[in-house]
Amino acid sequence: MKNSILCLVILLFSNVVVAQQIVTPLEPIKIILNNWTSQLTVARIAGSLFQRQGFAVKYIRLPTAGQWYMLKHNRADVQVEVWQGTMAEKYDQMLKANWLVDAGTYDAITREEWWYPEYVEEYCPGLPDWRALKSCFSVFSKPGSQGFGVYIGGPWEKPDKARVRALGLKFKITNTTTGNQLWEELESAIKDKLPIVLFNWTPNWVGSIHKGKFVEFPEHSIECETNPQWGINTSFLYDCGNPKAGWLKKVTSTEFPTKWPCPFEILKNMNFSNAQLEYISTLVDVKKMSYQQSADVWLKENQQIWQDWIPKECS
Ligand code: TMO
Repeated sequence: MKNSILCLVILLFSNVVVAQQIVTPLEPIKIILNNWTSQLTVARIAGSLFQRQGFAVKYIRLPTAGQWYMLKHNRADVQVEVWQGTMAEKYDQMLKANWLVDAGTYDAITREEWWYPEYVEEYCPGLPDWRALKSCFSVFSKPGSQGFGVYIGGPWEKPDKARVRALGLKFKITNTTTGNQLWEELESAIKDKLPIVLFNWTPNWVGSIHKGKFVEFPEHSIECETNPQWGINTSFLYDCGNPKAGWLKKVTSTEFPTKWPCPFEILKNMNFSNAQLEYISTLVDVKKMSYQQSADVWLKENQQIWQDWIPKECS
């Protein structure tokens, strides 16, 4: 008798556990943290929304180059910002192979490109047309660059070397190891009004503080990246700029939608405009809040917006 009651209790208990796992896995949702402000803040916004619905969340730091492998093997679940200008190639490969799931495109229109503060046009008349760089490269030279101009790229994979070669520019590429180092370089050049050309993107905080422009390279096209004959250099790829009106997407591991259906719906509904992404970036990079504080401020000020992202059947 005692034994059968025990059995019943165990049976009931294990059923409860099984049922609970289907509704809310105890395992945390693994959200990727990259290394620029809007991504780091939007990751916290998504994480906070999942947590409010009772899901556990774990953040994992990954450079963009390392995230694909982790997504493919379901060792990371959610990446909230995939930018066309820096990540389209990997994204396309992964999607074609069914190694990730597209969770939708934001309203925000993005651009990632060589950029300079407006006063630099005095050193290099003809900008933003890239051909101006052919004659005034030397104003961007630095000790050790052997008279070549120096372009400061960020810690993201970009075909800048290939582009410089294809367009015949006398530039050397240096890459910072963090996004913040880009802003340190920018601030120190601006302080003394020195020439600088560096990687920048929109939306972020820069546009709200500093006037400046993107360099206008030959218009981007897929052909430019795949067919050497395309464009002004008929032997080399990348004789063009980055997309001017790029997309911004959310992606997940293939396991995520079935394992966490409600969070997947929330993620699909989550949407931001350029102005919203600029706002949360400015809270961090200008107002010096933490990423979580910025996320909390946005969530507090925009309840009506995010409540609509949560499907009825999830609450
Ligand atoms: C991926 N990023 C927005 C830094 O260009």
